[in-house]
Amino acid sequence: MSKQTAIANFNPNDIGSADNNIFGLPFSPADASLVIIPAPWEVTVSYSAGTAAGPAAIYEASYQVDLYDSFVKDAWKLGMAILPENKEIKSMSNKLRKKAEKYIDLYAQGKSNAQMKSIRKEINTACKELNAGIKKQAIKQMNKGKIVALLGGDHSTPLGLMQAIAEKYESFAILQIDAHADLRDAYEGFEFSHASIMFNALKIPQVSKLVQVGIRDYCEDERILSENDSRIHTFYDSDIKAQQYEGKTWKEVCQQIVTTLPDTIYLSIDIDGLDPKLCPNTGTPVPGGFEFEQVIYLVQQVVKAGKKIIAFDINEVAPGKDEWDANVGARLLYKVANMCMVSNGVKPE
Ligand SMILES: [Mn+2]
Repeated sequence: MSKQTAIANFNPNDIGSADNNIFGLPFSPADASLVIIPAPWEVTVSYSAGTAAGPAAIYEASYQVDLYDSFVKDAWKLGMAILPENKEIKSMSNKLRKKAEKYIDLYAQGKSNAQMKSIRKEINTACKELNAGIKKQAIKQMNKGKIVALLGGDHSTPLGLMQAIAEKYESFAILQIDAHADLRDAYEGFEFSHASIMFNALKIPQVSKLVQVGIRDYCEDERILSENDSRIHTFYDSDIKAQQYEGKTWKEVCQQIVTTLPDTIYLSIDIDGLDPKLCPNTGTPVPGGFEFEQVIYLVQQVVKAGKKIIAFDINEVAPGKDEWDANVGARLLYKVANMCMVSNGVKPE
């Protein structure tokens, strides 16, 4: 079925059909404009697990999201779809997660032995393979003319997508919304840890800039790195809040952020950038952060300024016992995906 036929046969006011793709939309990855790669992976999660179940839980919750988007006219017609979950990724994640837990336990006790070294090596190799696999999958979709997004998983998962984007774009900035700086040079011995994603991203030569927003949990080394690397611009949560307490509006703060950005952007959203009431089950929740609407407004301002969001990821959503985290994640995914497509000139037809 073509995108046009899918649109003609679909009623967006009906409740979502479970026979369809994510959000009940009638598009397959083949006829969608934007393709989402699910990455059910959480090997290096250090505090509380569950984010590997994020993509499936968001998919499930997506059926209750209303397709009307006040910012994007006829948003549902833009055409998005998610690829099926790779079962191997999930089972590998489960297997290695158990080993990582054992390792982290020993690591926290200050131990260092041959068994730990072998686990570390196995995990670093598996993470490298995951990144290579996602990179390959993303390039395959990009070669078909698709915009690609990634749904984690922990925050280590989008590195392959960033690397794929770097093959197509000579230069781009990463806009990161996150509670954590994620600038650690390996964390707990893991080279591709969720806490190292931006450290690793900065090794990609095409990444000209890293703009971090909402950061409120970081170590001294990360602060120093941010101050010393001219590519990094960090909007700490405490500075943003102080500006607001002193009378600056969110619009003004967003303008400051937008001004630091070039025209081509990769958007990386860690759900823990939001206030933890919106993501209580995420791996490493931190007090503070943003309202849902603040993040949507920021992305709107980026798009209104004429910036192009060439790809994006949403990660660290862990469903927990109720469906709340996934509900928030699904709504965020829908709106961000729509804005991303609009910024790429995708039309609702
Ligand atoms: Mn993060």
